[in-house]
Formats: sequence, C-alpha cells, structure tokens
Amino acid sequence: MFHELGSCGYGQAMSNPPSPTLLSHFQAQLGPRGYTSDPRDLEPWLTDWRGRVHGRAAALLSPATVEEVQAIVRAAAEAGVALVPQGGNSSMVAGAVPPADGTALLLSLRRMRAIRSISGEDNVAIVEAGVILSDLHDAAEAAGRRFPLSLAAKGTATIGGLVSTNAGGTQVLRFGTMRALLLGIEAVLPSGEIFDGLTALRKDNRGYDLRQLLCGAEGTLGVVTAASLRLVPAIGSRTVAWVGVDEAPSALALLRRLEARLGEAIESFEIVPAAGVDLVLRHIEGTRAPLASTHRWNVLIEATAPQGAPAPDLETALAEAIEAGLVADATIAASEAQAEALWKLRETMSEAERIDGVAAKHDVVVPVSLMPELLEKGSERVEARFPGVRVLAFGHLGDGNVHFNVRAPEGADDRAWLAADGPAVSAFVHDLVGEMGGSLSAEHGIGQTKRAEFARTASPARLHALTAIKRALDPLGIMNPGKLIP
Ligand code: 2HG
Ligand code: ZN
Repeated sequence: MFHELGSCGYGQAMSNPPSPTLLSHFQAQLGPRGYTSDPRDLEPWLTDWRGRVHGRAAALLSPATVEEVQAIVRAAAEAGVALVPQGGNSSMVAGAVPPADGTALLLSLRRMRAIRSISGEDNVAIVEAGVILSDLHDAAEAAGRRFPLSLAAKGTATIGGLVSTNAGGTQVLRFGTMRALLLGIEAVLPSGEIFDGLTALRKDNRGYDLRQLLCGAEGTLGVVTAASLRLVPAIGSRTVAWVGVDEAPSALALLRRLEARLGEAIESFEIVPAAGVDLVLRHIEGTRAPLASTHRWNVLIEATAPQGAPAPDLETALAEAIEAGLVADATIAASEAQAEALWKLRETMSEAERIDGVAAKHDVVVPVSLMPELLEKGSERVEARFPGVRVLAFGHLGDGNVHFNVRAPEGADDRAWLAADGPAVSAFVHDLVGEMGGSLSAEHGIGQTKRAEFARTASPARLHALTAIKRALDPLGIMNPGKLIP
C-alpha cells in the first residue's frame, strides 16, 4: 500500500476512511464512555495547542484497557484505517492532530490512568499512558520519591505523550530527557501484538531496544499504553534564583562556575531575554519584574539538596559571580511562593508569546559551547536577513536547546507574514543551526510542522533507516500518518 512521494522516494502509506460498519463496531465494543462521534466532543481534539493546524476525524476512541487498545488496532489494521493517538494535545509540532482528510480515527488513553505500582526499593513507577504528569509527581512524592521530569504543561501532558515525544523540559540538565528515565514500556504494535516490556531492570541487553524505538516515535510505530519510569530520591530543599546578565557568554560562564562550586545541585539553568520578560509581564496576570532594572538576558537557576543535606549555597556562589563581573543583578526566592513566582515567569513564556501573536517556532539545539554565539550572532544574522523580525530565543541554555522563535515585524499582519515569510525564515534558522553542528528538533519532535524541513535537512542515511523501520513495523501505514516520516 505504500506509494512513492514525488522524486524523493520515501514511502508514505495511504489509509482508508472508516466505514459505517467499522464505526458501529467500535461504538458497540467501547460503549458510550469509550466512543464518541459528536462534533462538539471532537472539536478540542482537532486543533493543535497553538491553533495553527486543523484536522478532521469521524470518531474519538477511548479504550480503558490494553486489551481494548489491542482490539482497536487489530480492527483498524484489518480495515486499513489509520489511528492518531493524542495525549494532552500540547504538542508544539501538531504531532497529535489528525490529517485534514478526515480518514483517521482519534485514539485517547485518558481512561487508562492507573499508577500500577510505585516501588521505593526499585525506585520505579509503573504508570499507564493516560496518567497526567503532575499526578505522577504527586504520587511519587507521597511515596517519598520524585519523578524528575517537569515542564510547563505538566497539568495536562500525559505519560503516553511524554514517552512518545521523548519529552525534555526544565530538569534535563541533571536528569536527561524521557529516554534517560524510561526503564520499560508496554505498547500495542501496529500488528496488534502487545509488546510487554514493562521491566524494572536497570540493564537489559537483548539487542535492538524497542523501548527506545517507541520513545520519540511520535506514535508512528505503535501505541504506548504504559511505562516503567525511574524515580529518584525526594528533594529536601530547593533554592531558586533569578539573575540578570548583560551578555550571553557570561550566562554560560556562570553555569560552568556554578557547576564547579555546587556540582550536581544545579538542576535548571533557563535563559529568558529582556523581550521575553516583557511579554510575560504584559500578558500573564499576577507576574511582576523580579529585578529593579532590565537586563538583556535573565537566567532562572534552581539548585536542590537531598533530604537531610544542607541547602546548596547559591547565594555565596552568586555573590562571587557578581564580584567576577559575570552577573549584573540577582535575587533569591525567600519562600516557596517566591520560588513559584520566579518559575511562573519562565513557564508562562510560551503562553505569553502565543497570546502576543504567531511566530515561526524553532526548537533548536547546538553544542552548549556555541549557545552564546547562537543567541547573539545568530539573532543578529536572522534580524539582518529579514528586516523587522524579532527573535525571541529562550529556554534550556544548559542543554544547548533554545526555542529560537521569530516574531513578525511590529505592526505586520502576523498570520499573513508567517504564511509568506515563515518557510524562508525557518530554512535560514535551520541552516544556521546545521552549520553549528546542531539539530532542528531538540525536544518537541518533528510532528507535522517540522516534517518538510526534516526531509530537506536530514541525510539520506538517516531518512532511509527511519523509513525502513517504519515500513517494517507498520507496513500498512496506519499509525499516526502524516507525522515524523517524510
Ligand atoms: C518551553 O520550554 C516549551 O517553554 C515551549 O518547550 C517552547 O513555545 C515554545 O517555543
Ligand atoms: Zn522547552
């Protein structure tokens, strides 16, 4: 069923629209809690978080068990009908929006919300795909442990989505992305077989790692139904600081200096430009400027200590950095409420940008040493090549990953600008990052919106291998069509 796409030769499967018989079959199998075709129910599932990509689907299927997922995949495979799994729908790349032709069915695991087990001895939580990230945080804390992956969408993002996109967030500096925390996986493969890999093993060397193949596959190789996840000891205390810096190289020098002083204690090192702080203060209620004056760059730092250990002395380390001329000004949260207020400034950055208008979004990563060059010279190059545009680069400096977003010129019709100039801007940014040895996707995946650029910039070897894996595991092309695979 594969046909070739243009001259590039990479396969793309075509699926069939669901027949009335198949829909009635699912309706009868799943009952009223597990099946809806009501357009009012479907509506929120058809558009991405930023409101850029719209799809259609005849029904939303919400199975309650892995066996029900299996039955759905088997029936869909038999009919050649595509499935689009969707978690919290906070994808930045429209990775969970169904195709516009309406041939695919939406699949939600929101009813699979069990935390099957938490073992303090193994330091492992086994959780179903529909569990919301903040619920896992709470459950781990109640067990005296911690699941150390967090991001702004923690109140809606699901474990299935976080695994499928190999999510990153604000603690990657210390704990890595989802891949580093994923010990095992349960998934329904496109063949309808259940891959029961929910181990608590720290080592498992049985050849190709299916767990890691499914992690970051964006739902194109099967449906993740549960995961076993690594836990770490609970935090004893945390110290959160907001720091004003006048030049990007000073920010990187500060990170290395703090690591030398405080080592593993540094968990987050997030950068926000002055224009970003301004957007947040303008659009997000209840926020206020943390420092008396404005600085070109701001860094949010979080340092933690395990229970029973003294709090890391971030204050002395920052005072020394001020002395050394790296830091212009700094404030340390004196309470949990103040720490939350500082985090709010960083975590609502994306939301503030969204409220302000559309932007050409880029989730890029370069070697950490080149971060200052990207932030400063890179921004200058983009703004010189496209006069009037405004680069808003913020994010995970410690990981070499910033969201290098480009906003329309002031006063322009931003949607019209994005349609006309967006592709050229994105190609320019991605080429710039490519020259620096970087990648066009750090933590958001490819989804729909990065697919063409991925195809343009990836090496033939990478694309051939990716396509061969897809064909081998999903020969009918029924799993999340139109995403990731060029
Ligand atoms: C973040 O780090 C998210 O805040 C969103 O990854 C980034 O909106 C963005 O570009
Ligand atoms: Zn991010």
